[in-house]
Amino acid sequence: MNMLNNFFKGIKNKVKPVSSVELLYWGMLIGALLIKSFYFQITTKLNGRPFFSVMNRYMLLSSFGVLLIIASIVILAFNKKRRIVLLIVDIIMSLLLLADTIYYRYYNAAISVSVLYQMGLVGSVGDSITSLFKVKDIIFFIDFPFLIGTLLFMRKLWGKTVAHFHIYKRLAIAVIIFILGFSCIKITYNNVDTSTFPYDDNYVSRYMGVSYFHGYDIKRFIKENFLTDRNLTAEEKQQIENFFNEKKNDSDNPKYRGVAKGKNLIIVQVEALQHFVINRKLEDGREITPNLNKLINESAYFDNFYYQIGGGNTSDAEFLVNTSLFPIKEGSVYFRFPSNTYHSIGNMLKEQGYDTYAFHANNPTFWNRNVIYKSIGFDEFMTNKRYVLDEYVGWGLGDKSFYRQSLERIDKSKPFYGFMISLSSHFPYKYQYFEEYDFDTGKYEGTFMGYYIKSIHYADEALGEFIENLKQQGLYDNSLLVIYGDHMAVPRDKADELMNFLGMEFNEFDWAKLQKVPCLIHYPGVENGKVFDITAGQIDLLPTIMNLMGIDTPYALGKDLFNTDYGYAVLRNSSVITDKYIYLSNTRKVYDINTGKELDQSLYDDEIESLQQDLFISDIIIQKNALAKMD
Ligand code: GP9
Ligand code: MN
Repeated sequence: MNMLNNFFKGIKNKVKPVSSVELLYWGMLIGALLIKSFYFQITTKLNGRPFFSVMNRYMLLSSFGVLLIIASIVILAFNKKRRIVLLIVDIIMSLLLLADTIYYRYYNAAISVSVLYQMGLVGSVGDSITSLFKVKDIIFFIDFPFLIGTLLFMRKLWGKTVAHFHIYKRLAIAVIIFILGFSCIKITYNNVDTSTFPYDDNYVSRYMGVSYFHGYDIKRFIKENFLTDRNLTAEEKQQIENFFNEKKNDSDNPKYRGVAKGKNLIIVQVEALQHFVINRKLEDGREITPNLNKLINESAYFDNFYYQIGGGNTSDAEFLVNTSLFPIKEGSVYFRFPSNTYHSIGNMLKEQGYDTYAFHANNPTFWNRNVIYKSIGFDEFMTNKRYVLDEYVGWGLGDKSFYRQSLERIDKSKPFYGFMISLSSHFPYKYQYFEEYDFDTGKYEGTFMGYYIKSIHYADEALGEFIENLKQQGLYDNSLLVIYGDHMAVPRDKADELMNFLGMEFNEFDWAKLQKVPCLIHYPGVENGKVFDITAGQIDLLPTIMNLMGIDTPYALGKDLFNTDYGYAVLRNSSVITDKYIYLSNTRKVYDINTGKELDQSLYDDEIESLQQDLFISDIIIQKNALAKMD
């Protein structure tokens, strides 16, 4: 015992000042956390080999920056208890990284606050936690004995009276470390592709590290939930109630009511399927979309159907159709309000005992689908992780295989709702698969339009095979089938190519009228096709579909297209289109819908304003989560 005491005394005299041991402690702790963060990125395959690629180096730099910022806070806030607090920080961060790892292995995403909020998601992974834990994950605990040992060692050597720094000294150190940490993050931020961040949280984790992602996620959650006013006032509630009461269609006997009651519902949202390709032929007479053209002849076809998306592209189209609300003005509603209460198709059909499936062969985190699909009522979400990649087109799995495998997944013994989102015809269409694709586009070969035509021809062929498959399985006549496009195919900066293809001159009016997508509804018992030219939009599909299924929709912003003569579509940028005119919000001009002649705007002001009210009501509903608060 005496010998041991002498040993400690000896070291105590040699190791001076005490802060050098503390420095070692800090080094061990930060080093260990950095290794653990790196391990997370590699084991989840968010980042890969070579280990010290430019991308990985930046990711490490940013992770290091986050650790320095945390360190600066600890230094500033704690003195006597600094080392023990550090140990606690290490334990918490390690457990969080472990939880992220396990969660990621199952859901392909790090844990977010919204996920914790929707505890159901976390609950369901509970059973499989043990099977997701791997022995090598022990790395998350590896430094604990060393750190605790060092702490005990320091206590033994210097007791409690060790290295306390004056507040000024601590402040100075904290500021320096904070600036250093902040710079590491800033340098990374300036050198990685941040434009991908709005689409998928995994890009944030990949480029900036998962610790940074947690900060980013918490900041977003606080902003949406605490810094914005989410409190629904009594007046707003009344306003919403009045609005829907006025909207109500009082018809006792709506047309087509319940023709698809109890039937399966299959909705296919086709990527970048723009209206102009329908019934259009190439110069030699070949149709671009022969299968859709044929299907239109056996369905209700909406010829003036506008897309109404905002900044959330594909996801906004999904949202419009599934909730009959507008997407929000800024950003993506899928990311900003994933935990709201929604009166969606999925939720309504679940109440009727339906199984609900969403199918999309991309990463589940893209557009935050893995989180919001719970709220909009999809019990099963089949993602790229669960498809066999036996056909490769564009971004991944080809549509043909996608439809085939999706259909296999469905339990057909019960009524179901299957929502399918295709992917092969995604911008910029110039994929290797289409280089060799056997559909000659003549003078458009090798051009942007040529590639689009090829990819949409492929998407149409895949739909043709899908319809055949539905027929073979006896589902075609037994289901309500809805097919529509999500948004435009040709962006504004390629307008010349489209106008050239159509033999038109560019002008704002014609361009606005081109922003339509095809929409067809094949309901059980439909015999001959019928074209409906009423002006409509994606927001109208929910009430239209639900009427066919015999279900009431008290909170739909859209209209039942089979039971109204008043056609209009309000766009997210607050342009308004009716059966008579187009009001363009960017130029504030009104044009006759048929002739394009400019009209006297003042004559339409009242109607335009009243239609724009839909956007206002939708924004309140979403921002204040109003549907959770209605009686
Ligand atoms: C990604 C797919 C494409 O999952 O939905 O999205 P987009 O880029 O069209 O919004
Ligand atoms: Mn899309």
